Amino acid sequence: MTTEPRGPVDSSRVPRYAGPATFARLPRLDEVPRADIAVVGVPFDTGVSYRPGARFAPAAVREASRLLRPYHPALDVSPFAAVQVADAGDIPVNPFDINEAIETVEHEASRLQSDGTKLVTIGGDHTIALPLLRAVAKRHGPVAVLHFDAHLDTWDTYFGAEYTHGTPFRRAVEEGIVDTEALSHVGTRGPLYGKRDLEEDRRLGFGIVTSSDVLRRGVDETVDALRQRIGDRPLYVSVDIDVLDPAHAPGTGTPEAGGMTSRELLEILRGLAGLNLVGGDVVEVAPAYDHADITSVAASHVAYDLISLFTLDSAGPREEQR
Ligand SMILES: [Mn+2]
Repeated sequence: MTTEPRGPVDSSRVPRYAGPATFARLPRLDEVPRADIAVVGVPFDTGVSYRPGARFAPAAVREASRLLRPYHPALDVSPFAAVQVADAGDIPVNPFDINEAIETVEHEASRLQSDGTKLVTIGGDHTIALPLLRAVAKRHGPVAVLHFDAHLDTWDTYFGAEYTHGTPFRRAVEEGIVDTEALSHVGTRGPLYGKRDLEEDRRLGFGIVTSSDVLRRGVDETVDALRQRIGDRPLYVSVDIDVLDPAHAPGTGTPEAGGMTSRELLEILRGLAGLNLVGGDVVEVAPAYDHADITSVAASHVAYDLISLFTLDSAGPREEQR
């Protein structure tokens, strides 16, 4: 006999703004027997090249997630009723030793996924995508990557450092943990160091849908192209919140003008329904630069949509959901 999932705190009894902030007011992981999906924070920003502050994002995004309601109309799913979703708290990482921090994230993410739990990770800066990809690749082999970001994040080194928030996807290709037939950046824009950045990125296997492409082709054509590239491969979705225009995400470390709207981002994510999602993250929220929680609210909705996509995958087709 299966027990009903334990859902969020009942907002008809306890106001949404009251009580401790777990993601979407869900139970903590230690309050449930096991979880199908867990939200975990990585308060870490030792890998940033410009504005620091993403270490405060997990707390800010949890606060901003208080208003998330249980039914997702666009995907026709009630994720917290269909499967057990829980908040796994934060992975405590060393702020002074980036190598140790990367190892801790890989180890803890592997441990959390060991009984089949799928993770939605709230960063943290983008450095953490590397150990998160290592952890999913251990279970699923090399994964397709859908990388939403203003930037390529396939640079080689900064100041001689290999592990930074601008280098995780090059390291992932070098380590053979991603499927080089199915790597895509979406939302890329802004000045680069040179044309060679694009040539090297292509050589690593990435396809690019720029921010302008999304505008010109629209959401549906963008989704079609991405789905074709991904196919039925295991897919990891990494969302750098700076993929959004600074108007939609001012609170981030390396803002670039000319970005997507939060509406476009969420629509593209919803277009991924039915794909074989194995993990996802939303990174680079820097709350100290935010205004009125604009960025944290956007990030909380990205996490909610990732959870909903996982739920569709875990609980079967939409018709079977209540
Ligand atoms: Mn990034």
